[in-house]
Amino acid sequence: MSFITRGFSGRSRDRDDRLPPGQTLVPDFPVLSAGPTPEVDTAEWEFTIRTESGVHRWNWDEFMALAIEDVDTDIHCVTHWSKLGTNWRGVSLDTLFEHVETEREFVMAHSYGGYTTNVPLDELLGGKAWVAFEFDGEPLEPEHGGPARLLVPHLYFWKSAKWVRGLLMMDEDEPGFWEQNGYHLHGDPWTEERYW
Ligand SMILES: Nc1nc2c(c(=O)[nH]1)N[C@H]1C(S)=C(S)[C@@H](COP(=O)(O)O)O[C@H]1N2
Ligand SMILES: [Mo]
Repeated sequence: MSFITRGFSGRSRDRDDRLPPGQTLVPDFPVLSAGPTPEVDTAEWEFTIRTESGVHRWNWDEFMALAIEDVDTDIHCVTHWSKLGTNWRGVSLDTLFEHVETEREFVMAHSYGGYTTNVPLDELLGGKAWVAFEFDGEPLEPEHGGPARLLVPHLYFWKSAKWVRGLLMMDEDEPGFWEQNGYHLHGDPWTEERYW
């Protein structure tokens, strides 16, 4: 924890520009899970994208054969903690959607264990989102979403569904688990879209 000193301008001198309003840096990596950690074996793991025309599927080996990217990014939880410069490896959603044709503009991410969260497709494409399976050079720990989680770092971290199993394409935006419980439909940390 560090003190935030306000300068005469009302802006903090010490405050990192990468830190969105209302956020505090944490040294550790907190675990936030709405339920128990599901046990997901990569031998049975599968990732699907469901559109109006069908289902695209990848098993673990097929997934690992896709283009894998290194991602250095900041993450921001709605409960006010942030981490800067976290390091991940994963497959870009751009890569996954290369072979997916859909007119539907909204996504519901589904997880093993039943968690859901909604994101507009726009917010997942253009180098903004990944399915990540490594953190800091190690396989992603189960409590942090291993074997694989969604990583959508420009939105509050509840959008980064742990144990992700697939994406359902939708015609309209619909609230997922936390969104039904009062969290914002969109969740931009820079404009503090926390609750609605
Ligand atoms: N499946 C699943 N994904 C989830 C959650 C959850 O409860 N279940 N919690 C969300 C919330 S509120 C946050 S802040 C982050 C926390 O990720 P972490 O436990 O790796 O820090 O995961 C998000 N993804
Ligand atoms: Mo969160």
